Amino acid sequence: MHMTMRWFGTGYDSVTLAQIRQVPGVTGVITTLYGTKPGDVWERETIAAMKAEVAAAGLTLAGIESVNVHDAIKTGEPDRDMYIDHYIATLSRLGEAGVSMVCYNFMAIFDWTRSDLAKPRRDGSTAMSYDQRIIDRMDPEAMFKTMQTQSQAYTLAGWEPERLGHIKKLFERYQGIDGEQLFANLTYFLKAIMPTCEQYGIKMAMHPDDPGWSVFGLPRIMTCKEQLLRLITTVDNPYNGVTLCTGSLGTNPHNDIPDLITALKGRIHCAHVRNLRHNGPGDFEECAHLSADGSMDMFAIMKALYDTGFDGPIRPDHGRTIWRERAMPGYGLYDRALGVCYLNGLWEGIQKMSQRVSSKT
Ligand code: DNO
Repeated sequence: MHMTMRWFGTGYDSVTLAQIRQVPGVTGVITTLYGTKPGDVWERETIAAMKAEVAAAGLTLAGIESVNVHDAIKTGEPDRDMYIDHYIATLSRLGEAGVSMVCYNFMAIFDWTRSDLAKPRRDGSTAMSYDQRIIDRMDPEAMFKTMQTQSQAYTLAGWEPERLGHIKKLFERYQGIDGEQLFANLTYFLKAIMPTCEQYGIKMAMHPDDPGWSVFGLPRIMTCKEQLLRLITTVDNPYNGVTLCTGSLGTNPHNDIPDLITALKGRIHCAHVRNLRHNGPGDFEECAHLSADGSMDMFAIMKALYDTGFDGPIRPDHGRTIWRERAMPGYGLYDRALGVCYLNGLWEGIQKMSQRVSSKT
């Protein structure tokens, strides 16, 4: 595995590449062109500048998160072919620049969703949380506004302000699109982009839905083992894979993540590893990466990645806001750096124990 951190780009992130470079064991970043909109064709020069900036800091560009998919592709509207052509053009330019992993999602309207971006925790930190009872009392517009007012003035990935103005129209566009239709539109998209992925060696890494159930009645098609297996078998191409996001899949306590990792062996192209704590059905909060702080067994997750030979980029995910850091919710430096150290510690332990066992046999 290659340990990385997500970085949103100069001007968008409170964290600098120079800081990331000093986190032990981090070799690269996963970044994006935050200023682009879904459907745009990315400029060659901008891609080259992004790559050069990362390289100048002594880091590698381990992948892009995300190249967002235009709603016309998700809903299967007549202009989807044009947007697919744009997506292919962006992929080709990224491929020419040597990018080998692209994370994306196929969520209807909302990317990840939380009811509170700064819930106070007993240790004095704050963390993002989700309570279905709160969401049930909100309409989509109110939720958009909550996300924006709590964002510490940063633009949150997937919550770009221009989407707020179109929220009603967006809901109209998704009327009549059920899970089967959304999946059919995904299949159409993947079949169209796979030749380009093969040509440039770009691994597509589908991000699971977060949370892993329907919000505001919208379809969700990437929430569990069956759905992820359906994704990789329907378009059975090694470049069609998954982002193993423990925080998203872990929102549903019935998802057995180590088992899922084993089932997806060879098709996990990127890993987001973090913990969360379940407070009750549909009610969870993010926490420190440490197993003891949440509901997940982080050792078992790292062990499953190790045992299945995972060799892609991995990153800590949302952290708590600690030590009075002023940063984008979930994406401060401090708690994610602690997450890196913890995950690296687990990995070293697992690796050395496994090597000892195999040298004795
Ligand atoms: C939130 C992230 C998501 C993720 C996208 C991938 O923090 O996990 O925004 O990057 O869904 O396309």
